[in-house]
Order: sequence, then structure tokens, then C-alpha cells
Amino acid sequence: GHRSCVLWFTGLSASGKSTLAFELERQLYARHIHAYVLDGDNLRHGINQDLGFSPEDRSENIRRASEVAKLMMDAGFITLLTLISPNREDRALARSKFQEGEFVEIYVDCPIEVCESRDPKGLYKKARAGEIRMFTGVSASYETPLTPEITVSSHLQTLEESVDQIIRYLIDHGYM
Ligand code: GGZ
Repeated sequence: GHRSCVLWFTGLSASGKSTLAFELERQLYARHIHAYVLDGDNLRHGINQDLGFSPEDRSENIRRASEVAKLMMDAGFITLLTLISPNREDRALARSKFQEGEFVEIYVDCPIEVCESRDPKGLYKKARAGEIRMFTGVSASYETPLTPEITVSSHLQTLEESVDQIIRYLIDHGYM
């Protein structure tokens, strides 16, 4: 068995949130744990397709995602939610909807220079060229988490090491 919770992945675009969450989902599944990734970018193609990247729209994006995560959690899943979620206040508001221990904030730390050199979708390049406005890290701020439950550093650790670190946390804290 396991204790359901939401694993909230926050970090810059191309920091590795989705890669990490999908690999963790795969490994939790292999352990017969109901885990499901809600990916910010995917949600923006569906329930959040009416939203852009202004501070207000990001807040609403995060609010809806946290409500969906809450439903998933009540259904017994370990929900992995990947959202840039750049503002501390928005993350704190999301956290406040959950009971103590249900909300696990995972900061996917990676210097902007490294994210920008990865640039898998060419978005940083476009942002630098002024073709995308309000791009996080370039022309919109990212507020580093002050007290996340877990920090992984995707520029210093392998994917395997980061996944193991999170699984270790979940075991040590009685989630599985
Ligand atoms: C940040 C943007 C932007 C702007 C498009 N700023 O790395 P990706 O490409 O695949 O995922 C990013 C995604 C960010 O959506 P989130 O819902 O996670 O953001 S937030 O929590 O701030 O609401 C990125 C892409 O959308 N993208 N324009 N201006 N990221």
C-alpha cells in the first residue's frame, strides 16, 4: 500500500521536471503504486487552454491544476504535478489546500544557463529574440523555493540519482 499525496515539481522550463516525473511514475508503477503525472504543458492543451502566461493566468493555471491534483489524491493516487509555478505565493496557496504531509514540494534546480543550453523546444531562443513575451527566467521571474521538501539538481545528478532520492524520501516518510 501507499499513502496518497501530490508531488509538486517546480522549476524553470527545461530544468527536467517532466522527464523526472515520468520516470518516477514508471518506477512507482513497477512497484504497483497508482501514480499519475499531470504535466503543466499537457494541461495547457486541455482544461487550461484558455490561459496564457500573465501573472493572473499563471495563478489560475496553478489553481486549477492543484484542484485536479486534489481530486486525484482523494482517488488514492500519488499525483506528480509538473508546473513551472514561478511564484511562491501561488505555490503556498496550492499547498494550503492540502493536509500536512499531503503536499511534497520538489524543486528541480538547474541554472538558467544550463536550461538555455538544452533548449529542447527552442523557446529560450525565441524568448531572447523577443518572439515570446513573459518567458520565465528571461523576461518573467522565477522565485526559488525557500523550504521545499526535496531539492534535486538536474545539472549535477543523473536522472537515476534524482529518482532514487525521491523514492528514498517517500520510503523514509512513510508514503510507501
Ligand atoms: C514559461 C512557457 C512560456 C512562457 C510557453 N513562460 O518547457 P515547456 O515549455 O515544455 O513547458 C513550459 C510550459 C510552462 O507552462 P506551466 O503551466 O508549467 O507554467 S506556469 O506554472 O508558470 O503557469 C514551456 C511553455 O509552457 N511556455 N510560453 N512565457 N513557459
